[in-house]
Amino acid sequence: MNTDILKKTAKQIVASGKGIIAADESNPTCQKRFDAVGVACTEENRRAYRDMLLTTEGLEHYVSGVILYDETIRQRSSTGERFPDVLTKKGMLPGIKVDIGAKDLALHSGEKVTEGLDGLRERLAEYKKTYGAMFAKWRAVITIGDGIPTDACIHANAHAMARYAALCQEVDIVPIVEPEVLIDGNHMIEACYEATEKTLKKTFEELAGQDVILEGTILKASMVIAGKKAAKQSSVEEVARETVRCLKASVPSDLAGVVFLSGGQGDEQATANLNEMNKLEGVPWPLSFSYARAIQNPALKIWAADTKGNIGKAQEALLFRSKMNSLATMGKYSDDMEKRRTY
Ligand code: 5MM
Repeated sequence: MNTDILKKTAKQIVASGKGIIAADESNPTCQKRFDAVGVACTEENRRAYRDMLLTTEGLEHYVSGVILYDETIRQRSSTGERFPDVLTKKGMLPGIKVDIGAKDLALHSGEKVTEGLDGLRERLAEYKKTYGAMFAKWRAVITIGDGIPTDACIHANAHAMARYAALCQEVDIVPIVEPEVLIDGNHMIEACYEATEKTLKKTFEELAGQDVILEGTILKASMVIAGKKAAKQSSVEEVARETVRCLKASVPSDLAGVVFLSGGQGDEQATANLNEMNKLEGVPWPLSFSYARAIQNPALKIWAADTKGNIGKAQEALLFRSKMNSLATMGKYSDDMEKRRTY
């Protein structure tokens, strides 16, 4: 393990004004996204879609890296270049999702545990050596409901994430640990705060237990927010205040940075919430984005309407949302700016 490389890569991921595009949809998730816009989820369509995203000119001004899926890291752009090389050439870091998904947790109805530790050392070696992966991602899923999340679920997921993170650092790959507290349900923001704090505290306890270097680790966090179906929805100010309060209560200050997932929030809502957090003072980590839906959605819709003719327009939409989120990492976004979009 080379801690200098880990620290340098982690710093690069959360460099000023930059964030991550999560384009690591597994094939079943991609199927859902493509179904919603009427595109067949074939291998070639997935390649063409990712080609559109990754070859967007100027993306590197706002995006430090892209999380790829196993199929994508092995595919090539329309000009014949391997996707990870397309990113590296433009100064963006190739990342890779290495978990194999959230499976039902035994004896715990309604809860999941993420799998993928078996053979992970060998897979990481290949991603690094053959494809130049600089960082990885593992997502755990925590559900809020009647009597859940249980301590057993939080513990099982936190332990797996810590073992994953240690395996990554062994080969100088920066681990992004993503304990996602789902936004689904009608819970109040207080319930989300409680579940998130418990999950984060356990996650960092387990990371410490496996001797993971926090300066070479990134947290991908969900925001503290009321459930999607809650009677009272959270304001931008509330989300920012409660999320930062929760992070401060549970995340060590030597962590390299925090990037957020959007979790089903609207595109502009996710940008506004991030922006508000970055207006707050005294936050010890860079706060940035690692959105999938909230950054890709407009581009996906435009591309789907004409997958050959709309490539330029779709890229314009991706670039615009990337720029808005980049401004949000510096607290410089305002919803007025949305009027300037051309898509
Ligand atoms: C892109 O979706 C990622 C992969 O999910 P599956 O393994 O279920 O296909 C997901 O981990 C994503 O990176 C994060 O959840 C962030 O995505 P959103 O859309 O919540 O910003």
